[in-house]
Amino acid sequence: MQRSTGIEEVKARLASARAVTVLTGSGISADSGVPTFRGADGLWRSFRAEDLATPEAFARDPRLVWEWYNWRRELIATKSPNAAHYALVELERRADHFWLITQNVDGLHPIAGTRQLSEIHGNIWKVRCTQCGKVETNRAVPIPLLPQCSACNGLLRPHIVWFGESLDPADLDRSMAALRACEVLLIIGTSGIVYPAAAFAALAKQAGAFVAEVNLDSTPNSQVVDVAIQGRAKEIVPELLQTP
Ligand code: BV8
Ligand code: ZN
Repeated sequence: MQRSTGIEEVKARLASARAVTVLTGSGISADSGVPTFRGADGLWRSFRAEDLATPEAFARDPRLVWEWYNWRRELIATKSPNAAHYALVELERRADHFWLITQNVDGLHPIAGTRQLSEIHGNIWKVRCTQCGKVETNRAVPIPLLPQCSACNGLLRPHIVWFGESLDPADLDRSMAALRACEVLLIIGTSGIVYPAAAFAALAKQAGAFVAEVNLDSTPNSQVVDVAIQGRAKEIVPELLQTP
């Protein structure tokens, strides 16, 4: 992995590109203190994913699933965007066409100021009624367990896409369009394991984009991208925006 030339080439590509798409995963928020999913401090390590982030788990034990999300809401409520999030806000300002696809549910991109955004796995600060489908923002920390809908008293669930659930078709369509139209796809802090996001690098490559990855480690995406830069997002991403 040629780190130095990699950075210079990605810098030049970003400086000249009119259409830029970015895909982020939990690695971009790791530098804000939000635990990742599969890393050493990973969330899944202390919890069993199949017992929590699935519709079956919620049907079986909604209180347990809400306890987990309450724990994450309390944790995330104390975290702020880092230099990588803010560098992407600057990139959005510079590019003629910009779209950010995030797998993160922590809401740090909109707080940092990103506007052109798809939160394809949902947002931990949104709740959805299991009866009438109403979606609301709810920032209560903690949220009372087994929260009820303000409109119909139905049981609320996190407005988050669980394993085995389909993504919102509008989010998927918007993401596909941004992946097909971009000259540069920048992938930051994702292990490239979860589909459909894990297929986005190949999709953009097939559509003719220059694809770069920023990650501490190599990932399945590393075989697909043009340049894989090894490093911390909060250091590398701002550096990519420094004019040569
Ligand atoms: C779907 C919400 C159609 C929960 C999440 C069998 C049965 C059923 C489904 C499947 C199946 N096989 C495959 C599937 C599809 C499944 C899937 O992909 N499973 C995987 C595990 C194989 N996908 C789905 O179910 C999706 N839906 O496909 O619908 C369908 C429908 C029915 C049946 C089949 C298909 C839904 C996926 C969404 C799941 N929900 N989250 C919650 O968050 O509470 S996914 C979860 O993982 C998070 O959202 C997270 O965003 C996502 C991806 O993880 P990463 O963000 O990549 O985080 P990770 O920790 O893994 O990696 C962090 C990376 O950052 C690492 O590489 C690390 O090196 C790096 N890093 C760390 N620090 C830094 C850093 N990099 C830079 N700087 C740093 N400082
Ligand atoms: Zn309702």
